[in-house]
Amino acid sequence: MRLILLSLLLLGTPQVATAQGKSVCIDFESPLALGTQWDNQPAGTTILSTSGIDVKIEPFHKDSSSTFIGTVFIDDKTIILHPGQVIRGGVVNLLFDFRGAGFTAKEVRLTFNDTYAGANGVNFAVNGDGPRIAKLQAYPSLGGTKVDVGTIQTHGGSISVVRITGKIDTVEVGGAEFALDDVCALE
Ligand SMILES: [Ca+2]
Repeated sequence: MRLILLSLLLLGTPQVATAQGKSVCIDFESPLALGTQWDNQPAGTTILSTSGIDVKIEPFHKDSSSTFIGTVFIDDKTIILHPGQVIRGGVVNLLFDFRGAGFTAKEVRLTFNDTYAGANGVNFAVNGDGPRIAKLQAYPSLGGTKVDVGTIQTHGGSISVVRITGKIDTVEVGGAEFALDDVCALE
């Protein structure tokens, strides 16, 4: 358990700049106001644009035939090791577009808290390959990238640190009930 926590801590540390590389992050902190909510948005709506990262609403795929667009809001119920605000959603996907970052993203990291107990139906896509409906760790390669996922089980769900390497334009992730924090793209 200690080793897993340490791995998550190392993987999840935001804004780790490499020696020469640039990085951008979205951490959902102030000036984003606690409680800000996006409801009933059409697919493709850009709800946030920070440091060249656009965040768009996309449909959550419950299965191959049914999709939903639920609610997203800024919450102060933190994810362990990630103090501060998070973005929280229900039956909705969030698409992160890194093409405005001013550099080609070669690595993306994010922390995903699945709060829907027993769920296997997380949605996940990289570079438009998906959304796949399964646990995040079900796809070690996606959209021409390599995906590493470290997960710990928590009361009522799980926390996953996702690290994607390769050329990354977009990452889409969502679920029935989830929170996200510290989405970072590195050069
Ligand atoms: Ca945060």
